[in-house]
Amino acid sequence: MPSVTDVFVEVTQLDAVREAAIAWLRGRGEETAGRISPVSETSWKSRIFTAEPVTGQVFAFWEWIDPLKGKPVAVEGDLSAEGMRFAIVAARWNAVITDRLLDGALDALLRSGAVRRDIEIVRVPGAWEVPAAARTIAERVTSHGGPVDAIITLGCLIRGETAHYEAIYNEVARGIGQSQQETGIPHAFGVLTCETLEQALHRAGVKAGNKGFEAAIAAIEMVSLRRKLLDRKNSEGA
Ligand code: DLZ
Repeated sequence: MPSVTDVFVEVTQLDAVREAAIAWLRGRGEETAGRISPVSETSWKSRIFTAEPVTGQVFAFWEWIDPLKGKPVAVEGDLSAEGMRFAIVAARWNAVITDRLLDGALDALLRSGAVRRDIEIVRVPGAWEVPAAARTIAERVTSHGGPVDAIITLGCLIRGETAHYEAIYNEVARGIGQSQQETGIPHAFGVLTCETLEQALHRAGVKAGNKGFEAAIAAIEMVSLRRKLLDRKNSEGA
C-alpha cells in the first residue's frame, strides 16, 4: 500500500469495489499493476486497498471486519412494548398537569405496541400516595401469575404551592426508588417538580416535551433490558 493516501473512503462490499476499480481502469485502457493494491487487513479491525486512478492521487477504500464497527458491545433495551404489562400510578393533585402526563404515557405505550387491556391505571390523591400504591402493585401477583412488568409513576409538585415541598419530594422520590430497588420491577419516574404551574405545563406537553411520554418510553426500555439481562444470566447459569 502506498504510504501517502489522500482520501479514505469507507465502503461496504470492499471486494466488489476493488473489482469495479480494476474494471474502470481497464475500461480506460490503463494498466492496473501497481495502481490497485491487494486487499490487506489493518490493525483497526478493517480491510483496505488503495487505488491510484491518477498518478500521485491515492484513494484508500476500506470496510469494517468487525460488524460492531469498533464500538464497545453494549446491552440495551428495545422500544417495543408488545407483550408487556404496565401499571400507571397517577396523582390527582394538579390534575390539569397529571392528566396530560397520563395521556402522554398512554400514547407512548400504545404506539409502542402495548395493548389497552395490559395497562392498569391507578389514581391516587397526591404525589405523597404514589410510592405506597406503586409498592403494592409491584408486590402483587396479577391474574397473569406474576407482577406487572413495569410501573410508571406520575405526579406534579409545584414549589410555590406546596408546603414542605422539599420534604415531600424527597420522600416521594425515595419511596419510588426503594420500591424499584427492593422489588426489582422497573419504576419509571414521572413526578414533576416545578417552580410554577407554567413550567409544569411546559413539561406536560406544551413546550418541553411530555414527561409522561418520556417516562413510559423509559419503562419500556427497562423492561426489555431486564429481560435481556435475566436471559443472559439464565443462559450463563445453564
Ligand atoms: C397537600 C399537597 C400539597 C400542598 N401540594 C401537592 C402538590 O403540589 N402535588 C401533589 O401531588 N400533592 C400535593 N399535596 C397532596 C399530598 O401529596 C397528599 O395527597 C396529601 O397530603 C394527603 O396525604
